[in-house]
Amino acid sequence: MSRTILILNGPNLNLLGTREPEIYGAATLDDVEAECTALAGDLGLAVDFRQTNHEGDLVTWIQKARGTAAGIVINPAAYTHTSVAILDALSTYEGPVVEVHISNIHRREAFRHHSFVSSRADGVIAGCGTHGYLLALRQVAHLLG
Ligand code: DHK
Repeated sequence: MSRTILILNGPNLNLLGTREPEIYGAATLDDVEAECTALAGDLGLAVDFRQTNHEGDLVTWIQKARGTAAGIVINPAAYTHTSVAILDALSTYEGPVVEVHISNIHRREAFRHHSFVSSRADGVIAGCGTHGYLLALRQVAHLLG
């Protein structure tokens, strides 16, 4: 059984560190990947960390995770609020899924309050900054036992 956790990041998260730092913080996506890789090592896991600005990439990567990845951590970014395709792809995936939002989407504009992904996610973390990725990774490890 694979011990690799797929960590997926949606649009504009490549700009982390420079993009609205008052909302998303100062850490870059490379910083987040390094922290996740280090924690995964401590947990006896590996990570496959990816970012894309394209919805279809996320759908394809989730499909390919079936039978290969032990769990998924996903920050779908803006696709959180729009993508039935990502929800449908996650619904075909058999392992644990934890959804992450860096910001507290419930304290922001009304259009960010609904997540299509949450109806499939086993857990949701929002408003914990980029530390939320580490919390999500720990939760996936916990769910894997
Ligand atoms: C990131 C985005 O890019 C937004 O579109 C979401 C999410 C919130 C985050 O908090 O990580 O609304």
